[in-house]
Amino acid sequence: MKWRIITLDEVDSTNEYAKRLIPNVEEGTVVIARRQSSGKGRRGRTWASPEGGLWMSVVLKPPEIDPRLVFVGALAVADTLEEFGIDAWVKWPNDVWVGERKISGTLTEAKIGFAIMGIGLNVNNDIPEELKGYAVSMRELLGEPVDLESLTQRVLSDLDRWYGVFLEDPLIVVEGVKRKTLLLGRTVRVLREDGELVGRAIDISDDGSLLLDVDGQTVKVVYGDVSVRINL
Ligand code: BT5
Repeated sequence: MKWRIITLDEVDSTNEYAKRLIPNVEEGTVVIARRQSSGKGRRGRTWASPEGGLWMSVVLKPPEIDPRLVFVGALAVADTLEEFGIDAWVKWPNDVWVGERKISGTLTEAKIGFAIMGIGLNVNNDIPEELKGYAVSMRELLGEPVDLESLTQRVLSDLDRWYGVFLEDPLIVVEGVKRKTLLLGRTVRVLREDGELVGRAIDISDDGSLLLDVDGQTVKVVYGDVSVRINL
């Protein structure tokens, strides 16, 4: 992929900015902002985006909108972190964690055949007071700041590789998530709009759903607005 990077000082949300470019935008356009004033998580949640982090959105045009695409961003970030000596794991469906703290979240949105993949990664930024204990940054883990420019290039190259894998065979992406997650075999609590579900995570199915064993019954949790809670 030939990435074309647009760098902004401040924006509401790089995902919103990228969506405003559609349809007059080419695949491979990347929007990066130093700060976001209204960084978004899923379902209207807020994503804290102070200066020093990596806040970016990548415009893709996959042949079809496939929910398994959301894993591509998380796998790329997990690989990049590993290259920096940080042992990270993917929390289905869209987060990257280090131990019991969240370091990265992705938000993939679809708009008329385009997919906007937003990636937020705490790099050198401070963690806001209200997220202390829940979130962590690379700087905190490594004990020194990271060169944001080269880190961004690494994430983009890992993303390029995982997107290529996805285009060739999305099942390999699902395999990647299975390898990189700590959920399987553990008891998890899934929070859905219609309530809560507690069970043992047994597998991730070929279509990317999380399979839970709930009192001996297999329950399929499809990607959507689910939050998974786990005690490591
Ligand atoms: C996500 O949502 O994890 C998706 C985050 C995507 C952010 C990127 S940044 C570039 C692009 N532009 C955007 O506007 N968004 C994308 P969700 O699974 O809903 O998690 C949101 C929750 O994570 C919040 O409710 C907080 O608890 C927590 N959180 C917020 N900011 C955080 C941060 N900087 N680091 C770790 N956790 C955070």
